[in-house]
Amino acid sequence: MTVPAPAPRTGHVLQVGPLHPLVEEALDTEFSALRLPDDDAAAGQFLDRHADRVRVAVGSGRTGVGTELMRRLPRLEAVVHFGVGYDGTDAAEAAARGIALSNTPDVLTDAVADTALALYLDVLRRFSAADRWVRRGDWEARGNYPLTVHASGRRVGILGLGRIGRAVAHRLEALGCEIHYHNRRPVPGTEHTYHGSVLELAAAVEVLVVAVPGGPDSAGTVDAAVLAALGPEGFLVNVARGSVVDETALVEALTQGRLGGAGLDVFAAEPHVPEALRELDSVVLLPHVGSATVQTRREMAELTLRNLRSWLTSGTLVTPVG
Ligand code: 8YV
Repeated sequence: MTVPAPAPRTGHVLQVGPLHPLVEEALDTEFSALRLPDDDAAAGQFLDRHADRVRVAVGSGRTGVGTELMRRLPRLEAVVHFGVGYDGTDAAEAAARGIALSNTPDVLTDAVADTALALYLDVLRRFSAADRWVRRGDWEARGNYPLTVHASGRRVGILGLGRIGRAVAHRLEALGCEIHYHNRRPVPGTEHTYHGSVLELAAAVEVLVVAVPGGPDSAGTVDAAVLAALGPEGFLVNVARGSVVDETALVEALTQGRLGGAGLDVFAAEPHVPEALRELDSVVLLPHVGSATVQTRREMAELTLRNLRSWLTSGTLVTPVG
């Protein structure tokens, strides 16, 4: 009787894109993971050689495993994401093939909600623009910075009252804000005011905070009509994904003064930020730093590795998606 040779350990795990150093180190030392080359031609040759050994892919929520790559990995069982969002992965194809997905919820909620609060305060009170005023010597040369609008006690709409949305609402309640929201369905147990559509929500509030997951279901949700409903005195804050907002419509509304301002941590084609936005003091621009604290990123890295180890030892995930 022949005993089947044990499956080779090396090559079961594929790293897709750059990851936190703790994750990269463990992938290398603990799992002898393969790393997909960044260059397309090299990636193609690499996959010709190694694709049929890969059982688990590990990537950031933004890079993920897209349709093409997923099709090249016939034995893929799971995609482990560093990040709460996983819109870089073809979730529909994964579901059809029974491929499991994990993400890193909860550990980044506070950091992202803090970022939303900071953008909210900054875009209404123009603190970053006032900082530039000081640095340029305008305080001495031109006098006091122009008055801005009040941030406390405003009517704020949250698009996506999930974990992050609720944490944003909690922070804004401390500022005496009145919270409205839109989800597919009303959230049980909340006293915040529900609106049945994004358009209705935008018409009812002064500031709209986007906290809904990215991906095909939410793409382009904040369109020209929603921005028009917010109006020239209205503001948009986005800590979710650039894809949720029609960026062309947003740039037009801002440059033509049809929207009061925007605080943005995310963009349609990162790291590209439309040139027209860089010139406006009515916008605050951040380079996707929502979860980027030392503590949060470490917790995300640890949870990513717990998911990976769990899958390889027991075929289950600690924080499966959905
Ligand atoms: C990270 C994020 O920037 O969790 C997410 O969905 O967008 C961020 O926390 C990203 O996932 C990894 O770099």
